[in-house]
Amino acid sequence: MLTIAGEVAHPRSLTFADLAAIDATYQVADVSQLVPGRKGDAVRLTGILKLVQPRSSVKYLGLHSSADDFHASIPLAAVLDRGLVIYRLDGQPLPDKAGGPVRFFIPDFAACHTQEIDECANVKFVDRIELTAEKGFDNRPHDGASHEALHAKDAGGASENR
Ligand SMILES: Nc1nc2c(c(=O)[nH]1)N[C@H]1C(S)=C(S)[C@@H](COP(=O)(O)O)O[C@H]1N2
Ligand SMILES: [Mo]
Repeated sequence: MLTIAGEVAHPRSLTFADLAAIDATYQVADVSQLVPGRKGDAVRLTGILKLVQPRSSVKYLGLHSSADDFHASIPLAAVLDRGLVIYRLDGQPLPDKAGGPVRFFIPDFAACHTQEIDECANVKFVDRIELTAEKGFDNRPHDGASHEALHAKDAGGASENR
């Protein structure tokens, strides 16, 4: 279940079926076409925002994972046209090891902690998206040491020194 809340006219909680039912014009089948090496089907962020109707005061997009207490709050305008929500793989909910059931993804992210929109903002296990006027809670690592410590926790150490 993905909850969309904050400064929106119609807060919603979306199930897998709700995401799949979003208009076809917003669906992106097979993100590997856009991002080599990434799998799954996505819906564009704009398709989700259309459902909830953000207020004109909204400036920030909060991406929240309560599963591992990881949070990012990024300027909405910078990702509005390209942000993706990956939610399906082979017809099933995106598996946990791919960051599912819901993972935010910016196709052309910047290197980790180089700018506000970076790879670290590709939040996995997203269960809440919050639209806010001011920057919200964000605990992304902001230097090399804290970032390495975070990746060291990743199972198998698959993501090395980023
Ligand atoms: N929920 C959650 N999302 C997360 C993280 C995390 O620790 N927890 N790490 C972030 C960081 S720092 C990076 S660089 C990318 C790595 O994504 P990948 O493992 O798919 O390569 O995921 C981001 N999303
Ligand atoms: Mo990162």
